[in-house]
Amino acid sequence: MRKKIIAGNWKMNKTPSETVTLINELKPLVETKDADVVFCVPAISLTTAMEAVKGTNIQIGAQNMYFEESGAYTGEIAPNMLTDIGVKYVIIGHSERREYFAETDETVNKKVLKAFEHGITPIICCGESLKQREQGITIDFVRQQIKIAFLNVTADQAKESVIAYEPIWAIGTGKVATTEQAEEVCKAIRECIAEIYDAVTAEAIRIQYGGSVSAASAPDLFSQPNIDGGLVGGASLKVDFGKIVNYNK
Ligand code: G2H
Repeated sequence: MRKKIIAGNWKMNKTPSETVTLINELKPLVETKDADVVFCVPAISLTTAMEAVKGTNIQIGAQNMYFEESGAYTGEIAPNMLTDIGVKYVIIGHSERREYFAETDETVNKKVLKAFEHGITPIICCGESLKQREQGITIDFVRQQIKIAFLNVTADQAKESVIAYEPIWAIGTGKVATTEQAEEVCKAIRECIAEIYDAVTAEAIRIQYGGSVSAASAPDLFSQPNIDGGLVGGASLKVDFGKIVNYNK
């Protein structure tokens, strides 16, 4: 039985002081033993967020990380900067990073490998555009993203990974994928992992759905056999996130 993982992707929202206020507001609402709860906050707020969640089960995640150890990479964040303050998760290859910051399947793969080298769990994002869905190539496209992201990743590492399936057309648009659409692709992703590794690895890996998840859509989505939680953007900045985390209560 896979434990659900529900992560908030705060994107470029909230200053460090606003982060503390929001965490204090959300803390009592997201307490659960049934799911791992992660707040992925902007890099500048990671340290403050770590302090703010002390004594709770909430984990803090970063939204990006570079694939080199250190050096002349102005503006980037090294993996040991994250581990030094206790960050356990990092989102890799979000479609916004692919679109605006030139991330590719290859850089995603390098970052995934580097995260594992440092014991950080990557939340690996994939998902098709509206055009690709209309062309009927969603599953082929997502399978390719997964195959490249997992190049040279061991089965043991893959078991610990989290994949976030986020159809680009459903991101921040209020247009959530239907439960059937989300389950179909998450199932295909699990089958792809079984082909790359084996059935045991595929059973262990956690696959989230992301894209306009709300308190209303979460219960149905998260009850699907191949959906192990969500990567939540807009709704993670509101008290609604408490309802999403407690979707089954
Ligand atoms: C998709 C998601 C979080 P939202 O980007 O990763 O954001 O829930 O606002 O669509």
